[in-house]
Amino acid sequence: MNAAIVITLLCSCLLHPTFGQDCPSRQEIHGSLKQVQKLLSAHEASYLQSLRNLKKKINLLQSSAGKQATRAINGTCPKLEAPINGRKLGKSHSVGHEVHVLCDPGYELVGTESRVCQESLSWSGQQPTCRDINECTSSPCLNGGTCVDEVNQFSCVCAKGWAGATCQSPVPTFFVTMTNTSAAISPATAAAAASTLPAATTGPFVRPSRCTIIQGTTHCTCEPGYTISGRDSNTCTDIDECELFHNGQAGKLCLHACVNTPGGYRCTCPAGYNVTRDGRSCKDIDECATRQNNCTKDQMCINTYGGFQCVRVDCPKIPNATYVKTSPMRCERNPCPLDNKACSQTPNSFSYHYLAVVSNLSAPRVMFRVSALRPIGETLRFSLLGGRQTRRHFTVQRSDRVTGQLMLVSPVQGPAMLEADVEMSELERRVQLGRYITKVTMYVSQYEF
Ligand SMILES: [Ca+2]
Ligand SMILES: [Ca+2]
Repeated sequence: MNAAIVITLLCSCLLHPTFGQDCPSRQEIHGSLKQVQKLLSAHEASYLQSLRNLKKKINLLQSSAGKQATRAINGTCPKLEAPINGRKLGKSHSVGHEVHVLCDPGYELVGTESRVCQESLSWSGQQPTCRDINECTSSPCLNGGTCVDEVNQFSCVCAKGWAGATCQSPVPTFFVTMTNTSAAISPATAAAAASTLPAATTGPFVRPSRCTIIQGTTHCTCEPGYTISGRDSNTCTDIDECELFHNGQAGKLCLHACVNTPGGYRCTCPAGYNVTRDGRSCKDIDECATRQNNCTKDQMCINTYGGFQCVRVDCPKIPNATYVKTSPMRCERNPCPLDNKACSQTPNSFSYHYLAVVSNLSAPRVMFRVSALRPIGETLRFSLLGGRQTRRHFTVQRSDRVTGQLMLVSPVQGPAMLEADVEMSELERRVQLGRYITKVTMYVSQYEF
């Protein structure tokens, strides 16, 4: 019943009694007014009740918001220690803050890289550890050599007949016969008849021979590394081992260069390499480990074969998104504004990796693996980004459900620098959840050792 209409009707009758028979009787008016009064009090009661309910709800909300705020301000998670052979980035242990763990060069992270202090005052994820990277995984030692994993490097114990950093060079199976004796003589006879003949000697490469006269015949011998040359048995000349064996069937005498010396020879190596203990191979000098580099504080030193590189990781500048460095080798996207589709389609992170290899490395071979630590989507897709130059040398394959591998498909002649970007995208029902780019830079040395 509409109270406003009843009241209007009653007011008109009271003000204009001339309406006569159309107006209700006084008794009827009294009844109607009573009804309106009842209606209004019912409305009033209902309004008051809803007001009380609303007040209650507001109070409840206010108290729960207050509790959350105090928890967030006061709560801290237990102190996190940096793992052995690694370090921790981020000092705040308050709720909502993140810490990142980074391993030293030569170590890989096992566990959770970034951990968040949760409202439950515990850290998300698993305590990370830094594990020595096994450089032997890619089987770098050739020709039956055994790989020995060392911190940040490996060494090869070569099978018999092979030498070099990766056992790539055959060892010559012949060696110089160092003495030149024309006859076998018994020591007693030799001593009795020994006499040294005067000889014309000039310079260190020519020496007098040592001659013995036995029963009227002269037998001459030379010092090791010398030989009697021509008809003159009185002089010995140095054997040029470098010339003699420079292209032997079983390989070179020296891995790089041979220098002839009086009575012998020695091997030399190009700048950036040291001669190995066996005297014939070359081993790269690690300028980054030995501080023989000039990289500045904001650069990273990358050891390469025959040299080193100073690199600086700068986060990419691309439209619609901004990136922040979360570790020396990684940039992550800042959160996108809500409903900004262009931003959410940009890569979530960029990781940077540097590899050093020797020239003409045999192919195919796995150069790098990319794995998803905590896959969210149902599918991971791995692909190679980059132009023709990249595709000529690389391809990307899946090695298991969560791992993709960058393969070298053709040998590269150094010196050269190649770049390959591996994209890992995470999909759920064909919808892209995230894109992660790994930028691999490969430094190829000039020499094959
Ligand atoms: Ca010599
Ligand atoms: Ca080096």
